Amino acid sequence: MKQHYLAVVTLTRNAIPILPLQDDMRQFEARAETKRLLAEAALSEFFTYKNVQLVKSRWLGGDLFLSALITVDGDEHPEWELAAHAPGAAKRWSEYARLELKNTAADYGWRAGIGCVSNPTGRYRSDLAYEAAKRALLQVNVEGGAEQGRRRYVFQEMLSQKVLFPYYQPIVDLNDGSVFGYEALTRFPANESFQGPLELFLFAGEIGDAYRLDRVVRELAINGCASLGAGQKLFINVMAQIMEDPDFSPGRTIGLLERHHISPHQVVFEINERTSIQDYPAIKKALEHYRSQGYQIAIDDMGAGYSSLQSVVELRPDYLKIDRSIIQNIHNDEVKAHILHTLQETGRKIGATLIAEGIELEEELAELKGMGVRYAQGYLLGKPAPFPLP
Ligand code: G
Ligand code: MN
Repeated sequence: MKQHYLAVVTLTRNAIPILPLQDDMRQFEARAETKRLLAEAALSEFFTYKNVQLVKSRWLGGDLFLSALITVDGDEHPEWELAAHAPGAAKRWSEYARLELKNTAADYGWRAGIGCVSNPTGRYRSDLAYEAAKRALLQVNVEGGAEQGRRRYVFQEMLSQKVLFPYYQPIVDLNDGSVFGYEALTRFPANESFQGPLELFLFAGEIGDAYRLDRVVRELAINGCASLGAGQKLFINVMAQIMEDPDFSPGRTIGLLERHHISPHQVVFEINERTSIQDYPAIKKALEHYRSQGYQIAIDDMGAGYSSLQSVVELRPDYLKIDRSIIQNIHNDEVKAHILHTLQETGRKIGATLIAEGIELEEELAELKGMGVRYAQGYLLGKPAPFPLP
C-alpha cells in the first residue's frame, strides 16, 4: 500500500530569535538573488530522497522552508530517512551558504530541522504544511536538531535491521571451576551515532523506546543460547525503568523460553539502576509476579555510584552482583575488602548470593576465594563471546 507524506525542512540561523539578530536579518532579507541561490542549493541537498514528487521553497523572516510531497510503500519511513540524510545535507549546504554570504554577518550558525506528517490525500495542503513546519522548527529548538533526528533513525534501523546480537559471559563457580551460568550482553557494530550498548540503552530511554529495545534484546538473549545446560542459569539485564512500566509482562518471554527448553527457574533478571528507581511499589509488584513464575532477581553493579542500597532493602534480590569498581585491585585495598565483606554479611542476612564482577587479575581472584566468595565473572575467567563459548 502506498503512503503519502508531506515533509518540511527548515534552515534557520538561530534556534530562538534574539534581538541583536534583527539588523542582520534585514540585511539578509535584501539579497533576493542570494536567497534564490541558497534555496535552490538547499532543495538539491535535502530532497534527494527517491520518492519526492513536488518541492517548494520559501523564505519567511530569516528562515528558509522547503516543502515536499513524498509517496512510499507502506513499510518505508521517509521521516527517518530524511532525518538520517539531514546532518550531512545541512553541513554541505552551510558550506555553500558561507561562501555565498561571505562578508555579511549572516554567514554562520545555520541549523536544520525536519517535520514529516502523514498526508492521506497525497495533495499539497497548507494546513499539513503548517503542521510539518511547526515540527521542523520544534526539532531545531527542542529536540536538539537534526543530529537527534538522525540518531532516532539509526536507532530504528538498528532494531528493525537486526544488527544487534547477543554475547554471553560465563559466571564461574569458584568451588569447582564449573560454569554456573551466563550473563547475556547486547553487542552491535559501533556506528557514528552509537558507540556502545550503554549509549543505545540510554537513548532508548530518552525517546521512550526502552521497552521495545528491552524486549528485542531479551528475545535475542534467549534465542542465542540454545545449548544452555539444564543446571545452568541465564542472567538477563533489565533496566529498572522498564520494570516500573505497568505493561511490562514476561508472558511472551515464557513462550520463547519453552521453545528453547529453558525453565523460568534458570532465568535471573539483572536489574540495573542507571536511571534511578522512581516507583518501588510498582517494581515490587512486577517482581512478585516474576517470582511466582520461578524467575530470580539480581541487583547489578552493587557498589557503583548509581546503584543503591535501597533496592537491596526493597527488592530482596536473590543475587548481588558486585561492581568491578569494588573488585579491581581488592587485594591491595583494605577499604574495598571491607566493603565486600559488608556486602557478604548483607547477602547472608537476606539470603542473597554474591557474584563478583570484572575479575581481571589472579591476585583479585585469590583474594575473593580467600574471602569465601563463591561466584565470579570477569575477563580472567572468560570474555563475552557468542554461544556456545570456546
Ligand atoms: O553493568 P554490567 O555488569 O552488566 O556490565 C557488563 C559489562 O562489563 C559488559 O559490557 C562486559 O563486557 C564488561 N566486562 C565484563 N567483564 C569484565 C572485566 O573483567 N573487565 C572489564 N573492564 N569489563 C568487563
Ligand atoms: Mn549486568
